[in-house]
Amino acid sequence: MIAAMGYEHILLELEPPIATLTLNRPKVLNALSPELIRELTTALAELDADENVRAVVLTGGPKVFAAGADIGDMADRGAVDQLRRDQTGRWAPLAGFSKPLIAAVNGYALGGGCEVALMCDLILAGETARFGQPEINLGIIPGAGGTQRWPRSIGKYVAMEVMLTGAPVTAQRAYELGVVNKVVPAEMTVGLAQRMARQIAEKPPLAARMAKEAVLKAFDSPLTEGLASERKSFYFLFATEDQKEGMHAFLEKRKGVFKGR
Ligand code: DAK
Repeated sequence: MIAAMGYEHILLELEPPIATLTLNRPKVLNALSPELIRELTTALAELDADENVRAVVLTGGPKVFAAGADIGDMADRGAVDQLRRDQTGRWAPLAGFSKPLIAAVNGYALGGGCEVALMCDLILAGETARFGQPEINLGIIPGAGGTQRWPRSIGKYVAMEVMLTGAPVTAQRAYELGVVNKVVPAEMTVGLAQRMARQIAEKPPLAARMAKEAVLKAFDSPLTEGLASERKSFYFLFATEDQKEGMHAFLEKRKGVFKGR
């Protein structure tokens, strides 16, 4: 059963155990206005709290993912104004989303739009997808994690190229660089991302959460700290009903049914 909930700048389709969020300002190529960001992060916080939702797809629709922050909104702002608005903090419900989050990207994912995709856990790209950080053309640099997440994902040199030339990379190149999981025909991107979300939603949700946390930990901690944290999560999972169910289901040759308990 699909429930569609009304926001002005995004669409939310709730289809437990998955949900799909669609950025919805097509006239300005889904430019990320403060209102859109507010709606998106509010919806994400609600989905994070909803026990019936186990994985989420984030897309911009068939032609464009998002062409970045709203340039019209930023053009005449000052530094202190930007600091006070704390847009980085506002992305916390996305960067800190505890459930698997899959970006389904068609067309442009530029600037803040690309950074939104990079904050997701998996990226499915339609053949038309273009990923880039063109901020340099506007006299700024990425401000929502681009300068950090690109090099952590692909290393220094191509990241420098992306930041310094502002030229977008194609879906195929992004795949070769390892920032994209799969390149698929554009009309299939969202459907395949939803299928992947459903597959993941069948897994024990606490194990999925711990796996996500552990992989993200690898990005910002030394190896010994990451390994210690992984081990603690591993032990913790032995306190869950899902671990008992998963192992007994295997031994009894049946499919496990997981409750997130
Ligand atoms: N903002 C506002 N409007 C935009 C837009 C944007 N980012 N991108 C496109 N549009 C609007 C265009 O102005 C145009 O509007 P109308 O003229 O029809 O009224 C409409 O969308 C269609 O765009 P085009 O006519 O340009 O379409 P084309 O197919 O010819 O070109 C394009 C598509 C994506 C190549 C082009 O639109 C483009 O270059 N767009 C700008 C891309 C860009 O520079 N993106 C980076 C923005 S800066 C922060 C953290 C992060 C950020 C900011 C703050 N804090 C922590 C505070 C992020 C910054 C950015 O993302």
